[in-house]
Amino acid sequence: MRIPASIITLVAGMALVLAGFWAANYSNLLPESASINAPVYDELFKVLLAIGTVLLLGMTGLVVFSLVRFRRKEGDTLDGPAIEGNLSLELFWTVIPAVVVLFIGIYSYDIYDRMGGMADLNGHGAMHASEQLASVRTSGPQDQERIWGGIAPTGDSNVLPVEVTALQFAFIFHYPMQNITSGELHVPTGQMVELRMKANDVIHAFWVPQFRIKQDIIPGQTTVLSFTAKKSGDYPIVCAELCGPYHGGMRSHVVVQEPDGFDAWIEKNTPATLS
Ligand SMILES: [Cu+2]
Repeated sequence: MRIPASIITLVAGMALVLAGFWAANYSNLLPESASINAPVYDELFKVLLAIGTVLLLGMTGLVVFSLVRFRRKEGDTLDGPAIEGNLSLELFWTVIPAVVVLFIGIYSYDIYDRMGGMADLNGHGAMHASEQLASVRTSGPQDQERIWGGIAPTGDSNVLPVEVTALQFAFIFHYPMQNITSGELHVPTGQMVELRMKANDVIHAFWVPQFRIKQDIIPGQTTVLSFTAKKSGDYPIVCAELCGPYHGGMRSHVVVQEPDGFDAWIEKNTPATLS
């Protein structure tokens, strides 16, 4: 008995979708999730991984199947049949990828918006280019510095500000309220942290894989990055922009502590004030 091709296609398609679902939910490729910002990103990652798995297995499977099934038969020295055009097949492989790419584009935009990436950074709505230029011209050193990109803190909860300086090849963290300068970042769980980031020399990038956040740090253009850690631990800070010969060594740590432990660290490191 021959099984009809449509049934085989249907079963193969269902197997592919199941494989994609499995890869997205059970392959566990991401590092642990240690910030409240992570789930939004992970949602996008899962969808992309599912689509990627279906495409990889489907296309590789079809190629391998065709290699075996349509290989040259013993003693066959003739040319292959001249096949020209197949409208339904061409529509199929044009429309489906177009829909998938469009979906990924719109969905990614939505995720970036939910991560806070589309929010106003300077608190006065969107500006036209001419207004921007005017505001840059009239800004004196006393004006609040302009933020050029990143993710600003949301809500009016009490935010912990930290100034980040990136240079070849280190990150320096400064706590303006407590006047603490540190080579590693300490933050409490459950409190939003706002990093204001500057570069002294070339472009660097601040990346904590366990927080799922990354932001370029650009000379002359302050950027901002906000996050709320949720799980205490010690996580790597990685420079994610090729910044010179020791770029690979440009690493630091973020130490996430329960609020009590964090307060103790602040207490211990606050410089004694001379009176
Ligand atoms: Cu760097």
